[in-house]
Amino acid sequence: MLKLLLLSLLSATFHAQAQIPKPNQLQDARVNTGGHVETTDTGVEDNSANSLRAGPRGYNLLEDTTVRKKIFHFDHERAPERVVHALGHGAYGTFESYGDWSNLTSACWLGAGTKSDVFTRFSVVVASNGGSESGRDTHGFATKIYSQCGNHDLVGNHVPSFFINDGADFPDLIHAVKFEADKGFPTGGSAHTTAYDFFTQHTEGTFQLMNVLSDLGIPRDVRHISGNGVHTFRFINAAGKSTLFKWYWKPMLGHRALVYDEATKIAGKNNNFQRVDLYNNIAAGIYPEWEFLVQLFPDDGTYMWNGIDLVDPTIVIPFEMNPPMTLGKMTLNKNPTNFFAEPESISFAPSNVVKGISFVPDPLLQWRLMSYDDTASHRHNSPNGYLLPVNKAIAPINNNYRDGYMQPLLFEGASTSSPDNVGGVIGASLNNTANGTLPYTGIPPEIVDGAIGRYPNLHDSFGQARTFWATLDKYAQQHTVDAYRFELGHVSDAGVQQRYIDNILNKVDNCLARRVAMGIGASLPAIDSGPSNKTNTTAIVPSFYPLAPSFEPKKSNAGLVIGILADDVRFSTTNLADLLPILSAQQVSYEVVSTHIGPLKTGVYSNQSFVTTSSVFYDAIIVGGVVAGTSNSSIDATANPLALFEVEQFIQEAYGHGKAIAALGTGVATLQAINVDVDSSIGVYQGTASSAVTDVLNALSGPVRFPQRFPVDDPSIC
Ligand code: HDD
Repeated sequence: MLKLLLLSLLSATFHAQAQIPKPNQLQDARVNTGGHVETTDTGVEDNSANSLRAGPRGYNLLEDTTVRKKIFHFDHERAPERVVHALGHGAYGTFESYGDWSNLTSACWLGAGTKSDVFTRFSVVVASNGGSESGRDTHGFATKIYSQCGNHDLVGNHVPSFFINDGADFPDLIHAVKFEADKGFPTGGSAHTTAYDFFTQHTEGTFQLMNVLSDLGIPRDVRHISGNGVHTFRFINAAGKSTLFKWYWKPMLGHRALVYDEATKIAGKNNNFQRVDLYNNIAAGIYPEWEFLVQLFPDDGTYMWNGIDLVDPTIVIPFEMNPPMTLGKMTLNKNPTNFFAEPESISFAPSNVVKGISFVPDPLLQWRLMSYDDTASHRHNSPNGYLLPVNKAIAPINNNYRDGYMQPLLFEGASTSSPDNVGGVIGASLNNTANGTLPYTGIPPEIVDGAIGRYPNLHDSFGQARTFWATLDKYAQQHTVDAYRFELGHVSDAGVQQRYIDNILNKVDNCLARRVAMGIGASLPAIDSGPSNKTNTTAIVPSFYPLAPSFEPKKSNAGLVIGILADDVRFSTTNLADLLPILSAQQVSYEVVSTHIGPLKTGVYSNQSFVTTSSVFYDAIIVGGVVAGTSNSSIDATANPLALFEVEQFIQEAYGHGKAIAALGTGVATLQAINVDVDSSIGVYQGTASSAVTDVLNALSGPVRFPQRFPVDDPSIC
């Protein structure tokens, strides 16, 4: 009886442990020092603001242990940054399963109506901490699902393929794209010789690189990117049936890209633009959401689907060929409390999967399965990193992992091995399927049979890149050509430049190769010496390529920001009052930009000046009756017109970046004064405050900006 009672008590504790919601668990770790008397880390009250000294102008005393501890702690404050994806940020949220997917997987977070807490960390691969989030790069998209059956990490990137298909090459890839070993520059970008030398050797990455050099490589922010698992994974249901899948996070807000000139300016003016955007939107209650999509493939033991290799992560399967299913939705709704303890200390690993999800023999994935825990132990200087608050599972943790640096747990009892008879942990049941046929792992038996060897992974490196190129419209193609020119233009070794053009680009598309070569002064491959798609029709447009204008015909504008240019007299409080309900109905915010911050003579409050902001921080602008220059006869002598140069620069930059512009009242004259033709220019609107802002918002929810304003190469190059 007593035994029964004990057992039921034990299982109640187990159950109670399993039910701890992540926010409550985190709450236990929180400390608020505000208003408390200062203590040392041994809990002794003191005041460390002034050193202990031999007299008011005398030497410091060695026995000042309080200040010594403070400085000692400070000296050790830095943990090493991640070897890649160092620059990142993130937020908490929830994942909700749309239904019962037990036919596919026993993963508990995909159970009927199951809600789990999550943390997602966004990152860029190349830049170090302190670098810019807006530079061209692959973005990381890593989500930890704190599920009832343990942590599941979905560690993906924002584009669907990868540069290499064997983990053995990963250290070389990263060495090549990070700064050059002898020089220490450039930091935070791949526009240099070693990177392109690598890309010339590793033709399998041609498609991935083209993704990054297209507008996909410079997303506006992380709310508008996809997540892609890249590899194929394995679902296993309770009956032990395996189904292969690839996963995607699809942004409910749609995709949005910058133009390159804008990206570089944002990188310089606010290198944290992306984390600021996420933080501010979450703080304002505008929560970004992503749907969780999977493409399914029968597991027939070949790891092939329709002739496509499922274990080569440089290859994608277009959604048209295999339309994805939508399994659930993630919402990010809570900012971290402490940057170091949460986005910085979180550690992800693709090997962290719950029962019901497993792996395939993809040689890139296989190395990832060991690398992440290894690097996390290095970063935390301990294998105990999974016990940090942000990493800790909400499911019970009971094992024989013991000791090590910074072990925070106090294990009771003598047992440290299993199986044992002295009260230790009990291994999980060997059979966890209905018919009891599976071994410990829950993975269906797979007979592995092959000759040991170091095998190269060979495939057609250029076909997918060629298809991708053909799906871009002429403006998106021009941006991509310019990106190749920028990158190769910064390659100092002419041999590397020419090899990339001849051996890679000319095998993708002759016209692309010639255009890039022409732009950087390299030798043009002979006309038609490579395949070429001169007609540039949109063939297959894989649905996760957001560049085709037909994709996402209507996007949400939530969280975008409009800049309103105003001078001291011409943009009235009535104008502002007319705009506001229209903006707020779409969760769009605004900033009034003028010569100075503070109230204008109209009573409108200016939040920004030309010194504190720039057109690159606005998705569209409204020229609110500003009149530039003094030559315009409509100028009110009492007004304080903005300097012609500042207004001109602001508007022309926005125009050049393809943004929608609206002019109210005398704003039309302003645009005309700087040669923007309000009547004939595409994407330039005039009218009342409410009609103009409506036009601007409609333009913003359209597919892309107004690329017609960008120059395009003379087609005679090909
Ligand atoms: Fe990786 C971090 C994504 C290949 C080794 N990787 C890291 C992060 C993401 C990815 C999102 C940042 C996680 C965070 O925010 O903390 N990595 C990918 C994807 C890959 C990929 C989608 C290919 C499909 N990675 C890859 C390979 C290896 C690594 C082949 C090693 C063999 N990745 C690492 C790492 C990092 C990392 C060195 C650095 C920090 C960390 O793991 O925790 O271990």
